[in-house]
Amino acid sequence: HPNVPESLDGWAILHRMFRLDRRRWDALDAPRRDAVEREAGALFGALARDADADLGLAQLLGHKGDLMLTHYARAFDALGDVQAQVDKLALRDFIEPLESYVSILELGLYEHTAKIHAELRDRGLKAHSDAWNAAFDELLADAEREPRNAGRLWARIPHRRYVCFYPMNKKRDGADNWYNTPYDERAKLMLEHGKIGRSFHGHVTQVISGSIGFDDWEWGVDLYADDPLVFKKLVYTMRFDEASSRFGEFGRFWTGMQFSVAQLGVFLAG
Ligand code: 76R
Repeated sequence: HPNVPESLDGWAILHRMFRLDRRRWDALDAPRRDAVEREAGALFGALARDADADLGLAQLLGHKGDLMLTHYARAFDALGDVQAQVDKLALRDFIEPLESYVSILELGLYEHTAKIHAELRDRGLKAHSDAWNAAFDELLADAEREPRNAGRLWARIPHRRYVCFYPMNKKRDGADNWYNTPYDERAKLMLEHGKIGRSFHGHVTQVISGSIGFDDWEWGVDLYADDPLVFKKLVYTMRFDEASSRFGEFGRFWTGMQFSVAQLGVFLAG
């Protein structure tokens, strides 16, 4: 019987939220503004075109920030380089880091882990023996190569106008402790969760990233849509679903509009 569900892991992700000092930016003379903007645009453009990285830019609403950079990197360490590169930009004199979040894109495998266990038992392998572990890794690698999974693990940041990011936990509180809830019950709840999610299929693209061991919450949730109302309806609907109503704990929400690197000047001009 499995207890810990496996996951497939893709992009390393760094979210950074900044405040833009618009009054100081506007006070710069035009040639200097152009130069700063060109330098930032060159780096952002290179990151957005890189096969081993990606960059999302968003104008945030409210006091929790003005600009969100979402960095993807194939290698975890590369996030460090990207962070340093951004910090070396002249633009950094005008944008102040407020928040950040480190995570790795993941596909949860509740059903699939149970299937793998059943298959290995059928093969007569002794649980967690060397033979079991080797076969387990092979079946997991098969799942990772499946085009549907591989495509999602390494999908680029969706080019949808609106983005919403928030971190969340699964509760560990008395009777509502996700981590000592029996596997089958968790699997059933995740199945239900997935069903509700799929009723929004096409209207929203969700990116779930795991941050246990990396950051203050357990998962990061990025939602992308062409209509901001979809976020409100989806998150509200999920609140009634047991996986969220009973076990979900949520951090702060950051909401805004994505823009392309070519639109950086428009964002900065305000
Ligand atoms: O990946 C899949 O599509 C399979 C089903 C699925 C899993 C395993 C799925 C589907 N999710 C999964 C895992 Mn999800 N999801 C959230 C939130 O606000 C809230 O209440 C919760 C935040 C939203 C809005 C959302 C949307 N999901 C997870 C996990 C990992 C849990 C674990 O492993 O214990 C978390 C934390 C999480 C949270 N989810 C979907 C969606 C949507 C829209 C879908 C359907 C996607 C589609 O098929 O179009």
